[in-house]
Amino acid sequence: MNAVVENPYWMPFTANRDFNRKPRVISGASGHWYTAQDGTRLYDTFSGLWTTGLGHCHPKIVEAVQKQVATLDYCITFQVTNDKALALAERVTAMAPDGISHCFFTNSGSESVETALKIALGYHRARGEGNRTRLIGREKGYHGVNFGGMSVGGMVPNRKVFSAALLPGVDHMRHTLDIERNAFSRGLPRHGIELAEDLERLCLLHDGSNIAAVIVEPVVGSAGVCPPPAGYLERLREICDAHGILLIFDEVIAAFGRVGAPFGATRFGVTPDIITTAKGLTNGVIPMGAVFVKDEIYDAFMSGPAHMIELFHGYTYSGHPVAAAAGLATMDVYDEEGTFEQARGLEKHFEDLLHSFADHDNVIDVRNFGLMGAIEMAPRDGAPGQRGMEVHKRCFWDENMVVRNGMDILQFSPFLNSDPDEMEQSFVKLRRVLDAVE
Ligand code: PXG
Repeated sequence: MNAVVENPYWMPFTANRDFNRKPRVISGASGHWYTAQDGTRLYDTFSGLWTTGLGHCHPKIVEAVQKQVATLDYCITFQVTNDKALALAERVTAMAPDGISHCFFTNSGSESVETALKIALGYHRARGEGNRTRLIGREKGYHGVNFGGMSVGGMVPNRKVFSAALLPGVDHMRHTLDIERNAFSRGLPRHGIELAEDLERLCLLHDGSNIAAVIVEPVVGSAGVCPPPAGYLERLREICDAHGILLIFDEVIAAFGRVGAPFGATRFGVTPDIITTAKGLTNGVIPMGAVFVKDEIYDAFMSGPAHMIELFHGYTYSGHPVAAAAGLATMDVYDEEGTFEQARGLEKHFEDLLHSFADHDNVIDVRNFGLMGAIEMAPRDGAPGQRGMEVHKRCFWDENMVVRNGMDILQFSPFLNSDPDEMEQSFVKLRRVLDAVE
C-alpha cells in the first residue's frame, strides 16, 4: 500500500504526498504548546490558525463547553432559538462600533463572507436599488474558499482552477503591498494611500450606482500580513459614502483582540457597514462566525409582512448552542483577563523581535501590525515556496515549534496572552533555523 492510500484523510491546503512521507501529527495541546503523538511538546507561533489567542484548552472555555454539551447539545434556530445564541449576540454586538446592533451567526469565516455578500445585495434590493449588484474585492484578498469569497478574493492559486465558475460582476482593486517603497515598515506603511483611488476609478467605469459593496481585510492576513497604508481605509470609507456603496471589513482575523481592540474597525477608527468575523469569536474551540451589520441594514430588511422570513439564508448550525457557549466563555475571559490590553502591551516586543530579522540573508521584508507579523524571504530560483516549506519543517522537527509559511512568507500570530520570554525564545529558535536554511 502506498503512503497516499494509507492516509484516508485528504488534508486541506496541504501538500498531501509530501505530508504523508513524514507526517506531523498533533494529539494534544495546553496553553501555548501542542503535544505531538510521540509526546514531544511544540511551541505554537500561530495561535492555532489565527484562532486561539487565549491559548489552547483554556479551562474556562473547556468547562463552559462541557457544561453546555450536557445541557442543550443542539437546538433548531429557525423560528426557535436558544438562550446561548441570544446571549452571545447581545454580548458581541455590545462590543461593536456604534450603530451596529445586530449579528448573524455562521460556522466559519467563509460562511461569514458569503452571508455578508448576500446581505449587501439584499439590502440594496430592499431599498429599491436592485441595480446595485457589482461587488469589489482586492488583489491578495482572502475571503475564504466558497464561491462568493473566492470571487471577491485575490489569491491566485485559490482562483485559478475555478476561474470559469467565479461570480460575474466582480472587480478588484490593486493590492497595497509595495516592498519597493515600504520595505521593513513598522506598523502602517507610509506609501500607498493613492491606491484607494482604484475604487473611484471603478465607480467611474461602472457608475458608482451599480456597485453594491467593497470588501477588504483591514489588515491583509493570509497573503502575508499587509497592513493598510496610512489613511487608506479612511479614504475607502469616504469613497463608499460618496457613492452609496457598502464597505465590508473582513475581520475574520482582525476581530477579537488580534489588533489590540475588539475589532479592526475600533482600532482604525473607521466604521464599515458590515463586519465579518469567526476564529477569535470562540477562541477556535468550536467553529463559529458572526456577521455584524449596521442598523440601517438590519432595518431595511425589516419591512414587508411581519410573518414572512426577511432573509432566506441560514445554516443548520447558525447559533449552535455549544459554539455560542464557547463564544460567551471566550468573551468572559477576554474581559476578565484584559486580553485586548495585554495584546496591545505585547506589540512593541513582537515588532522588535520580528524586525531583528531585517538584515538576515534572504529576508526581503518584515511587516507587522497588532499581533500580526510576517517575514518575507526571497524565493529560490525556480522553486518558489521551497525555502518557506523548509523553514516550516525544520522548525517542527529541529526546534519543536509550529511556524506557518505561506509560500516563502513566514507568518506569525502570537498568543494575545503570550509570555514575552517565551515569545522571544521562539524567535531565537527561528534564527537558528534561518541560519541553517540556504
Ligand atoms: N476571511 C479571512 C480574512 C480569513 O483570514 C477566511 C475569511 C475564511 O475563514 P474559514 O473559517 O472559512 O477558513 C479567513 C481564513 C493563513 C490562513 O495561512 C488564513 C485563513 C485560512 C487559511 C490560511 O493565513 N483565514
